[in-house]
Amino acid sequence: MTYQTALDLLAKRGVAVEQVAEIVHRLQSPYNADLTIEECVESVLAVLGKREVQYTLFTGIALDMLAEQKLLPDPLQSIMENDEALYGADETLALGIVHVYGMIGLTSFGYLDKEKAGIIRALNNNRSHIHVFLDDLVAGLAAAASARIAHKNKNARTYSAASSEENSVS
Ligand SMILES: [Ca+2]
Repeated sequence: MTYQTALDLLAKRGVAVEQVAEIVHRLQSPYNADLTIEECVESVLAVLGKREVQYTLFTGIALDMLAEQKLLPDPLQSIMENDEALYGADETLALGIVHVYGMIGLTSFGYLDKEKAGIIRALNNNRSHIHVFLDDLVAGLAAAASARIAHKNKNARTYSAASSEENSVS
């Protein structure tokens, strides 16, 4: 089952669902004081249940792993090794996950891209592995799971204009 494969693959690459859920909690708790970590875990798992999300994860993680094994053709191999700033396919791919729950996830994704909260920072700073795609995929997962909670919560306030300005997608 591809759902279990996606979970196993994330675990193999050092990402626990609970770590993604912690980011979701951080994103949504200002708007939803009663939100529990368990609800955030449930939301991350629901996003991971989508086949299109699973396929996106497989694609990005495969490229990370092939780059670690030095199996990509140049110049892609060296671009991935250097995590070149101008390379944007990692963010573009992850946006496919964000959009599963509509535009509301976009602000969170932009914020996470800048702040690199929790596990995203750890992946980004890990020098023994290549995580060019994985950090963005995790941010995309967290943003989508957060948007899913916001959609379900009728009392949820939307992000203020001020915060969306400072968190604009880079
Ligand atoms: Ca990246």
